[in-house]
Amino acid sequence: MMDSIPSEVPPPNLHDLAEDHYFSANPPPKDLDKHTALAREFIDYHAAAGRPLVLITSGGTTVPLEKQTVRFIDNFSAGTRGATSAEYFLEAGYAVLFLHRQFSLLPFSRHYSHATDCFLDFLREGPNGSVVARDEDAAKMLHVLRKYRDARDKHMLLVLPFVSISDYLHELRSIARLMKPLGPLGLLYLAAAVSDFFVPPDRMSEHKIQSTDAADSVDKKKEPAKSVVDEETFDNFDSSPTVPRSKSLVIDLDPVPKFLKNLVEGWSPQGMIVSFKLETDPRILVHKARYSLDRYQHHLVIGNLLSTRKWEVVFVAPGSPDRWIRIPTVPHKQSSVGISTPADAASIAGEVEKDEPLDP
Ligand code: 9Z3
Repeated sequence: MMDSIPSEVPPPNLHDLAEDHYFSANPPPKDLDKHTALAREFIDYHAAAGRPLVLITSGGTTVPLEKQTVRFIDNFSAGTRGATSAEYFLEAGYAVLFLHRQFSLLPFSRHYSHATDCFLDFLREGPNGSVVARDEDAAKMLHVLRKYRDARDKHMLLVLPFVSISDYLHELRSIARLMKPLGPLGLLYLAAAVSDFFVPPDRMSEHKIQSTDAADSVDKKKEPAKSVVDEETFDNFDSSPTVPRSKSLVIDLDPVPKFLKNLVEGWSPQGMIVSFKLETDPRILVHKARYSLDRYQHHLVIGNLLSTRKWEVVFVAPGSPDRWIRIPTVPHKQSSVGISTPADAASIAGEVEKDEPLDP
């Protein structure tokens, strides 16, 4: 006999089922509870002050190939867009929760963190064994330092790291849920480059994937490695034919469930949600951005192409024509649909030629 389902309990939808399955199958990052506590304290503090708060995601997510991870697939992103945008949001009075890929660019320190902008190049020896900024760099360094200290001292910036795609999704879900009390004062600005594919844990090797069967004899369940080796076979890294030639590696990846729907409808239903769409083929960028907006029903998709992302982006919003924003000082390859001010463009595009934000 079948139990009758009470009519007031809606049946779980596919997005909820996918969410439950993904988050129970993929373990959370070890610091999730600590990060959630920090985020809660930060969000509650700013919510009580009635201050707008933005969660910026930044940097690329990794896809581990092994549980004890030696190898992983990565997504392109230096974190420039996120780190630069964070500075502009702070300038505009937002508190910034910066969820970023560990070791990617950070607001303020990004000015001095690249190999081409190594902080040591901006310093010189001062009197009595001290270290000071070089005269020609001091004014800018002081400006950046003051902004950084101001943000830190006023508790306006909280920086939390992630590494893998599952770390990212666990962190995003926890933080987005905490943002509910902010209502429309909460903005989610999703600039992180998020993997579309991953290796599910039940198919993931515990240990480093072996490239030869040299270790097979150690594993009693397997046949001992063959000791007779074809004269022509060589290990990849060793020209002596002591071990059989390397195995090829075939990786079978599953699609990462699309959680933007869950974010919009469940995790942060009142928040303002801005996502980025990255493509390499100009013919599909706007179509994909519009498709994402129609599908997830959020507030804005900012489209960008890998090759031109520093100079131009396209805003795709509900009920509005597509709006291109281009930084006018950079020579154009295509004609503009609409050029706004450099300040507008820099605050969205994240950077110009030398990773310098234009002054508003
Ligand atoms: C972006 O498109 C960012 O603008 C970049 C910034 C990653 C290109 P950089 O950090 O680069 O300044 O070097 N981010 C979003 C990419 C993404 O994964 N979007 C998802 C998608 O396209 C949707 S949330 O499906």
